[in-house]
Amino acid sequence: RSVVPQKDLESFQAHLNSSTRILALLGAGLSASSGLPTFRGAGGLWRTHDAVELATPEAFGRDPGLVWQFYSYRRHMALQAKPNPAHYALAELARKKEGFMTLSQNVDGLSPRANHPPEKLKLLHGSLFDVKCSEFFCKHTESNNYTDPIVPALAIPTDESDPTTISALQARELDISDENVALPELAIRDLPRCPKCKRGLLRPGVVWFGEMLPTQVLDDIDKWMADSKKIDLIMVIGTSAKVYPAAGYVDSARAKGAKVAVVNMDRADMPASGLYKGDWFFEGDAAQIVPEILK
Ligand code: BJW
Repeated sequence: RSVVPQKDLESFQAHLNSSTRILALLGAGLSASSGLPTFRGAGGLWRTHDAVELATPEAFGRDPGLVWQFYSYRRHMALQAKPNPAHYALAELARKKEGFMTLSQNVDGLSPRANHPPEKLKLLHGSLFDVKCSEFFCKHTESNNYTDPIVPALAIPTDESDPTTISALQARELDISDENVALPELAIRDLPRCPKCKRGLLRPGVVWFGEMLPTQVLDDIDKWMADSKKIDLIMVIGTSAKVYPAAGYVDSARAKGAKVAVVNMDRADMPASGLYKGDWFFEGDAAQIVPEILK
């Protein structure tokens, strides 16, 4: 059953069909229905820690063990999650429309796993499955490292006292996002170490606050923008659009004439600025709305 008002659906689809240069800006809300929590608002806490505060170089410098436990947990959850219908609908649109480009802030690997064409998917904030050396002088990086856990010490503990007969270890995993579950003690020597310089700790290949976004990604987007005399549409899906430079692409697209379609669970969460009010606001679960409006 449709959740989108017919009039909005028709006007949006008419515009989409006549559009040739289209952007989608994606955020954590896109993957919420796949079971992955967002950053802000409900679900933005990991144990007692604000998820946004763990996503900083300072947090890693202070307590690399805690930050690795956070990211190792998220790698594990992301690997268990499945892309939802919105990931697939966007991948399909990317295959169909020549001038379509997705800018994703998500690091969960769900768009790649939905077979989104890679040349039309720019990962603004990196990937949970890339790792790199944390030493400034060492440029070692590894892409698509899906080892889970990445080192034995980061294995999610299981409940050995669980009387269940289920033999699969997975069924007895403790939920370490619950602050009442004790985190295993970690020694620095047990954390992932750079195989190249042998000195630095490896860290997740994601972009933390105060860090530059990947240069190649920024260059590709700048080129796409420069090649577009006019941009017809930007879809802003499941993001609070509060983090820059990502959120700035909405303004840049608008400056080139783009209409803005917002898909979000919560109208009140969008920045107050008129720029984000959107020509269309589709309120609800992206996993349901995106396939419907892109049909
Ligand atoms: C649903 C739903 C459902 C829920 N369906 N919807 C200009 C002005 C002010 C500040 C700056 C500026 N330029 C740069 C800055 C500084 C900073 C910044 O932006 N700060 C602001 C917060 C004020 N930016 C940076 O530091 C960036 N780097 C940079 O600019 O480098 C150059 C530079 C360096 C030094 C000095 C100056 C410049 C880097 C930003 C990196 C962000 N990294 C993170 C962590 C990534 C790794 C990880 O995943 O752990 O990226 S933070 C976090 O926020 C993550 C996300 O990608 C990002 C955006 O969050 P997102 O996706 O929008 O999630 P939420 O939770 O905020 O929103 C979810 C939405 O979904 C909500 O609206 C819900 O309602 C909705 N929803 N369920 C549909 N089912």
